Amino acid sequence: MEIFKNVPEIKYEGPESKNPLAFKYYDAEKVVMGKPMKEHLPFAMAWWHNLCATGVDMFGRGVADKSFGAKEGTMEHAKAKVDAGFEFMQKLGIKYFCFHDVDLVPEADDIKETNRRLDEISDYILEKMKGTDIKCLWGTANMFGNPRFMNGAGSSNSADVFAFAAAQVKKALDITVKLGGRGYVFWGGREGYETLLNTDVKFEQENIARLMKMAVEYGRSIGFKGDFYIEPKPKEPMKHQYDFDAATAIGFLKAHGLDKDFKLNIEANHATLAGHTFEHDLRISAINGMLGSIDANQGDMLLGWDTDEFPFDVYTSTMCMYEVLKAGGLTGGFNFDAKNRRPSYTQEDMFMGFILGMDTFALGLIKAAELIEDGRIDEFVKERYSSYYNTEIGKKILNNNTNLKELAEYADSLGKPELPGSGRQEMLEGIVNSVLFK
Ligand code: XUL
Ligand code: CO
Repeated sequence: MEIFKNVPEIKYEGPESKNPLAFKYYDAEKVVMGKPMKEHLPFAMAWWHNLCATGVDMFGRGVADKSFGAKEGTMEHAKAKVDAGFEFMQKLGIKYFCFHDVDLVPEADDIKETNRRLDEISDYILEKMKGTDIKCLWGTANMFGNPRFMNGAGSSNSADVFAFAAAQVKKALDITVKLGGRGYVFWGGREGYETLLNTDVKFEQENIARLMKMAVEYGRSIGFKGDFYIEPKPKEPMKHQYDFDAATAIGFLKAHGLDKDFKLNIEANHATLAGHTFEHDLRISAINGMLGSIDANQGDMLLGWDTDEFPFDVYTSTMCMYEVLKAGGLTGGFNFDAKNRRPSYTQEDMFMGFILGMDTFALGLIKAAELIEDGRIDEFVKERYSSYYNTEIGKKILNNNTNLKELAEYADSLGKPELPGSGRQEMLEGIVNSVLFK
């Protein structure tokens, strides 16, 4: 039974098209830098925003109908969401989905019953996957919504809550492996604290690492070959989050010996909440060999929280794709962890959100490839550091072949040194504009 009756299969019609239900830039087969767009851009649908969220906020009830013809809170509804999700992905040509355990089924009081429901729904999803090329990008456990996680999951002060978290991770890993997931995510929703007056930070961080180690051990034992990811976020819900940003998460992973099994899932709106650009956190991940996957969305400069908007800003998607291309692509994909604005509550809006996001990233890909092919930025950066390659003293520094004493003597011999060359930021920004708007 067709659920989105007013929406046809979404096709590429080109930038001149005025059809709101068509792609203007995302042309799946178009080859960019030797690969079709669909391979550069493994897009994913987030179960939670797209199939569950109705626009509830602190001030008002839901506005969007996500019942898909079934009574909410039932297994019929859980299955209707699967039907809706697969029709949605097929109409858009999206090949991946991401889920939390409790996005898939209504959570029961008893975890044994929740797990039974998860078995039932994952059988149903598996059946649906047959005959399509849709796959799971990553799974995760929601360890922040249930009241028991008020003080965190791995970081909880309660050993029983820690055990519940472990049970949920185990089951979510089972389901992820069953659905062939490429990755498994830890977003530390409530892994942080409000006040040091009641918190042992060292204890909590060590316990989070313990939970992650157990996840790696168990995951590998059931044949999970993919990457584990930390998804950094600086605040919301907790004031101090332990996975503040890419650099903090990398330090944590290295300190606890988790860096071989974990990479990062970088979310645009989380990076900007941390006071960074999206591309900053991508670069920090990439240079540490940990750029795994991306939660594609954007925030609002004028608002200080995680607005999870569909990506619209082409400057940012270009700089993102510049990082991704330079890093040689992602082992994960681009999950639209994004939701329609509350007044965009119709089924057509659900599609238009994804069309906007997919077109924004397609444009970003095209423009990033042009920037790389143009070569002026790369050349400038290379030249900027050339004194290390072109001078004797520079080579000595790079080869670890000098010391403070020798460098001090060298500095003495220089008198007043020349200033470093101009950074030429304005010129470089002009190059970006000339490539974007040619
Ligand atoms: C919350 C967020 C999560 C994770 C998965 O800000 O981004 O939805 O992506 O738990
Ligand atoms: Co996210």
